[in-house]
Amino acid sequence: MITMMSKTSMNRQRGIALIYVLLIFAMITLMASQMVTSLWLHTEKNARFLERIQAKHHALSAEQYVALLLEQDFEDDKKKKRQVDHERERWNVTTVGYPVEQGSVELEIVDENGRFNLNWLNAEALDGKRFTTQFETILKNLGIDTQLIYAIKDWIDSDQEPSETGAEDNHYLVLDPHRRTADFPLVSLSELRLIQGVGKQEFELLTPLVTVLPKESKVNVNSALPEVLRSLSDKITEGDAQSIIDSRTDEGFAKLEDMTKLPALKDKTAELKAAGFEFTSSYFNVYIKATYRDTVFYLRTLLVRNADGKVQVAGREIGPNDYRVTAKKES
Ligand SMILES: [Ca+2]
Ligand SMILES: [Ca+2]
Repeated sequence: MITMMSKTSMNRQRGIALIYVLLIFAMITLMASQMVTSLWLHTEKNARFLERIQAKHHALSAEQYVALLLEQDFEDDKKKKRQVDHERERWNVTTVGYPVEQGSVELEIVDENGRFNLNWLNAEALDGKRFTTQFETILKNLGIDTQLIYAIKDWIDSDQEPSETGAEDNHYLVLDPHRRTADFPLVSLSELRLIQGVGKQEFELLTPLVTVLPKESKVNVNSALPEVLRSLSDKITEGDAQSIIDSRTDEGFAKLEDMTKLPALKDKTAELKAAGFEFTSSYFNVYIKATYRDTVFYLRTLLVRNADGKVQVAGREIGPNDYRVTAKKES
């Protein structure tokens, strides 16, 4: 009897021991599985991180490539004693793609001095009235309500006084989402979407023609878009703008006399002089898409070339942007 009871007790103890062993195995398996998953995630994260760094460096090297092209252009112009920038010069690799180790780079250069600078709208000291009239012409030609001038002006100017039909904080704070005016020059075209009167349609019509630069920048008549040329003076007709575009040729204009030689413009010297344009460009946007293995890195860099021909980075924006638009070509 005693022997039978101790046998049953022993069997039960063996069963319990087996359950413990199985539980320990299950726990070890679970822990091992978690460690493997965590290690895999860690490795994957590091790999992606390193790929992104590599793609970013491909993008930065493309940026440097464009800066060197622009500096070289300045030196070439200096040798020729003819400082001029136009679309047929060597720097204007409008769209280019090239392979790099385990990836590729695509880039596009946009001469920003060919566009209307929205920050001029708050440039009273620089004859702001003239810029208001220019922008009014552009808006009218696009079929956009000209009241937008005042909304943009209020967004940029440092005060909180609404101008004409513009709007300041008290208007925007009750909107959804609540927001306040920047009271500062625009730094990105994407800001336009926050301004009263700029819907999807207005944004899409405007962005190919406008830019955001320091207000001291000037239009380069050699790269100005047709709509921008027409806005320079109410005396410049659509035909005159076309005549300027047709005559820019391979050399571009280097001085006012090159333009007033044109039959269409020979009686408009005073108007052209008053329009205050230049024959060179200082601001260039470079849109870069760099790929390394499966990782893509988007970069927009604003380059500025100073009076000595040296190029510096004036701003960078990382990530794909929805306002990347190709300037309209005149031919
Ligand atoms: Ca040049
Ligand atoms: Ca303001």
